[in-house]
Amino acid sequence: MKKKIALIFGVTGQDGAYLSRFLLKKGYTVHGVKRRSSSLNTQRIDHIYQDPYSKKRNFILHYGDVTDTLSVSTIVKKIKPDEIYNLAAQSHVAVSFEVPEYTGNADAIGALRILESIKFHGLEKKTKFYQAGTSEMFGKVLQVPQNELTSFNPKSPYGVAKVYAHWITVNYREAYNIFASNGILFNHESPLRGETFVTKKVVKALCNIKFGKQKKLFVGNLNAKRDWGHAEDYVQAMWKMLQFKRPDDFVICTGKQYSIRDFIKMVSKVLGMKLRWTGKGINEKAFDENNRCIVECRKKYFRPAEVDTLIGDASKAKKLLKWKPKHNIHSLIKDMISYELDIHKNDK
Ligand code: NAP
Ligand code: F7E
Repeated sequence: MKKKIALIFGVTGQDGAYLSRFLLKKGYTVHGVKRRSSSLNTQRIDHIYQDPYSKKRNFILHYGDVTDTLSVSTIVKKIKPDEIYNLAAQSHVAVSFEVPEYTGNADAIGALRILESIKFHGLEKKTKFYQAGTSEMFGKVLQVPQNELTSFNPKSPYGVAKVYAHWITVNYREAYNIFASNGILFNHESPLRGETFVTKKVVKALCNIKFGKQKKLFVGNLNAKRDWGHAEDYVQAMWKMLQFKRPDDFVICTGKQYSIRDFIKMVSKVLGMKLRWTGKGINEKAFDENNRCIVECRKKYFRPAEVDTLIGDASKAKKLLKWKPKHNIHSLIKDMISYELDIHKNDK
């Protein structure tokens, strides 16, 4: 059987790394698009990098950028992939308030550029397209839990840009018959999560504090609630969407939510750290057994508009795609902590 070819925009990110590994295991040839950067941005995929002169090479990287139409079009034309996964995005919600125009260009028009390249090069019947949609599109939620029929109500430039990407994907599916599917993925984390997202920040900081390498963790809104899953489970859902008999949109989530405070409590418990909480709002603090203040709030980590609560319903994906996540919040936390502890061990 002919090897399938996948093209991943955003291959250097958390999901790009997990998806590459997943597709390589399935026997795909994987092409990935990385951006030129002044410091290394391939750490998450370095372990699968292959000698460019090897004839057996099945993981190939290309320079490109979803804000650059010509590079997107040239790569799509050259590879003519069976499947494209658009994971490329300025993915940080707080940062999107600081760089709203760039976020719109990359996250909204980036998706359009890829879809238009599929159409322009006559690949409508060959190339399937996955768009990395997000629960941030639900924003200030209009229904609990959120599913595929819940109206969007985004509250950040990031959420607004992703709503455009969602609808342009639906539009190219309907207008040009492209197999184009939207995943509406709730927060998913892993040891490879970017260090400024709250789960990784908390796990890393509490491990550092335990080993005396950091004094305090500064956070923002402790009351926000999220539905956190594991990236390893979620990339499998992306692939399943493109193997389904028709293009469609699917919510991927765990159906359970926890506050940031709950998350800190769960991580500290696994690390054997007893916390005592005092105060309210911006004055809320947590102290350790030795009465040292180790968690404090800072205004700078609050957002101009917050998404207070997200909790999804993945019944459709479970029924139609037979998607079955392996992880829960506890195995996710264990995985993230054990990765950090290994780093501390190696440091010794
Ligand atoms: P991530 O770790 O931030 O990775 C984003 C990827 O996009 C990186 O490879 C990044 O490259 C690349 N990228 C950024 N701007 C680009 C541009 N202009 N051109 C080409 N590539 C660009 O994000 P993630 O957590 O893996 O998420 C993957 C996708 O799913 C994103 O679209 C995100 O918005 C979406 N999503 C994520 C979650 C979640 O909870 N993780 C939930 C729902 C949806 P560099 O490495 O060079 O920065
Ligand atoms: O924030 C609160 C913050 O940045 C989660 C992206 O992958 O998931 C992610 O977006 C919550 C928010 O993720 C800190 O206010 C408190 O309520 O980890 P986060 P996010 O904004 O939910 C969605 C689904 C995506 O699509 C995005 O790409 O935690 N929070 N204190 C904090 N957040 C951060 N980052 N840092 C803090 O110190």
